[in-house]
Amino acid sequence: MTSDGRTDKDRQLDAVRVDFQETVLTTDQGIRVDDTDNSLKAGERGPTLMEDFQFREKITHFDHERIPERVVHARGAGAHGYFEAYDDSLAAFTSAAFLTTPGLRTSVFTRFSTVAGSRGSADTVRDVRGFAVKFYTPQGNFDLVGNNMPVFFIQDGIKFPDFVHAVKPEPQNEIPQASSAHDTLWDFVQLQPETTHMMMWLMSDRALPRSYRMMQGFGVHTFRLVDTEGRATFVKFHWKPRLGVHSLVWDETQKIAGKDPDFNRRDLWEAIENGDFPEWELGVQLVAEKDERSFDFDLLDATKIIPEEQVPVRPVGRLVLDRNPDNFFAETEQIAFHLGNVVPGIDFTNDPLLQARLFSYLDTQLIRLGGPNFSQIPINRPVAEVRNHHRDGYGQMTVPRGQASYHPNSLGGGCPAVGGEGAYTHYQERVEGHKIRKRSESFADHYSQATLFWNSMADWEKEHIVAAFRFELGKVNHTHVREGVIRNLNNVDHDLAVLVSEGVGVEPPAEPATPNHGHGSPALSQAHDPARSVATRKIAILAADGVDAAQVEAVRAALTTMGAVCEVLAARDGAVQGEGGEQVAVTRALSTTASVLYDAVVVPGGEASVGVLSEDGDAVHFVSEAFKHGKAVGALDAGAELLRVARVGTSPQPGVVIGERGATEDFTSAFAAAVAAHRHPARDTRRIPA
Ligand code: HDE
Repeated sequence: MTSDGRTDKDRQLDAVRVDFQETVLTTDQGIRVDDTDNSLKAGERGPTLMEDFQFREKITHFDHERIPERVVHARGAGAHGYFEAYDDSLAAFTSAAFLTTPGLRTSVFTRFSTVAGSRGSADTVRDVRGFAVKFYTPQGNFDLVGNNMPVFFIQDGIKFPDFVHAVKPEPQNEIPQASSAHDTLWDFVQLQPETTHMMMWLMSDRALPRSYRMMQGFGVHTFRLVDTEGRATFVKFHWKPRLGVHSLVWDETQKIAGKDPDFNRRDLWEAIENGDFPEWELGVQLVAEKDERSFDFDLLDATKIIPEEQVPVRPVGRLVLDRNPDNFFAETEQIAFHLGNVVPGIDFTNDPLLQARLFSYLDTQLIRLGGPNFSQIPINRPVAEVRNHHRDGYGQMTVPRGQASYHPNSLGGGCPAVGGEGAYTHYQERVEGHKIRKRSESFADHYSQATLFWNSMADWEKEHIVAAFRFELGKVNHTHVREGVIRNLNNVDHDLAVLVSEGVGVEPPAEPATPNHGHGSPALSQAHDPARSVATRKIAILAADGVDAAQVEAVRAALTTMGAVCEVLAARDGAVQGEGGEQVAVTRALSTTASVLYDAVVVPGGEASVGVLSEDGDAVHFVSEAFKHGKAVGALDAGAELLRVARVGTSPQPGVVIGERGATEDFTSAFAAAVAAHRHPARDTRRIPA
């Protein structure tokens, strides 16, 4: 970070940023263009001439605009920011400067993504989310390419193509898009019990994040930190969002996928534009080398977590995203993450999933970005100096000078020189063994941690998991596949297997295949997440002519001061007239939006307004649906009538706040608390159609 508050990367990008104000149109050769609307023809109605270089250049460039989308994680959104270590406490474990130098702001670019869908697919599908961070450190680029779930589907990377083929749209008809609810995925799952733990996460609300800003990130694998003496410590990386971990509900996600397929992308963009910079805390779980074998699972097995109660997560720094990209393609699309990008002080382990990734990420960029010089693309360039003997290739962007492009050399003064202080040296792990194609016995337990996850869930989280399994298996046409999944689940928890089987027409198992061990890990439940805030929450205020304008203003002012984003919705855009003739500006027409795009709804008083809203299907549905999805619903005096019409009722219910005329202040603080709680799953909403 430089003295003007800009990151090193931001300044570096200045050299390639292009502005267009007050410029003239030219060809790629810099020749000014007099007409870009008409091709050069032989006569007004004649054929286009081959010599029309402007036409040829324009069309040729257009024809080549697309590059292959990522084979997985194609759909994403990114932002710039910085990382800052809290203190130097990790210096005892690692020589990585960005982790141990307090006050050093390291530039980052972060890309969030879904996994299965194509580049144009919806954001809110049931899926894992990628959470990839490129740190442009003074020692070179470090990429932490993680997910929002701490485990993975498979243990060995050689299974990745099988898994991805199974989860992607089926090959014969490319259906379904961005969905795991189909035969091939579940066929793979039932035959591959190592997927079970991850499938529990995927069927949980973790797969439906309310916002990228409200999800955790995990490095998943066990890595190593290495100190200046070459001593290593095992490490797992965690990102914890400042706003807490919050999810949407399934019905809501499906509707958002149609109403606003860019929901998560837009949310990230708007938060940054509004100055509500998303923030995460980086934490590490550290395990001494000598304790490698002291767990009842293998640290090298990426289908396992280290429970936080067993090894606490130690906070080490914060990530802030404070700048949107200038250009989606140039930055978010062209950024190339690679697990193998590590800096001195960070090293790998023998996790066979990790090892496979070390090959794949570099390889995939060669086809996606068209050759070996992709690291020279501005978004990928380190801020650290790059000097080596790599030469030529498509798209070479530098002009290497001098005679010597080899090592050792005397003609170039022996430069660039190797070694010296700060050079990367690999951790000297002692390794010996036979060359074998075999899974370690220590990877054999596929169920204990799936059970741990299930046991740790609140009742409503369990209900959501059961409903998710029923939905997904309900879309599976082959009965034997459904049965296979139930067999797996019966190793996790008998009740779970029975509940799911009852929903999908499969004979419930008579008794448990494996008894439930009864252990839990409270940190796994979203119900225990302490971060609760109204900040950045989107709140709808429903209004029509005759609304109590003073109430609208009071509620809006109070909630906005707390950091919420309030919008007034009415049947039509423009303004509605308040009870006393005041003009109340309308943010959006109801017909252009929906309750699923908000966190909460308020119905202010004003009898005429409430009368109109009660007759308006869009408004009534808005309130019912928000209630059905567990959101805070508020009404002030006459506004309560709309709650009655919407079948919410006015008897006390969690998260439903009704205020009296003149008691707006009490109302807003109670309502804000209801919004901050995120959702109120304890309601009985079965009767509510939505
Ligand atoms: Fe990836 N993964 N992956 N993955 N992955 C890619 O790289 C791969 C895995 C993750 O925003 C690809 O540039 C293999 C685990 C993220 O650009 C590809 C295996 C985790 C992103 C690839 C895994 C991830 C990717 C596709 C099993 C969480 C998006 C395009 C051995 C820890 C990064 C690309 C971005 C992307 C391969 C498993 C996270 C093909 C072979 C485990 C966040 O290289």
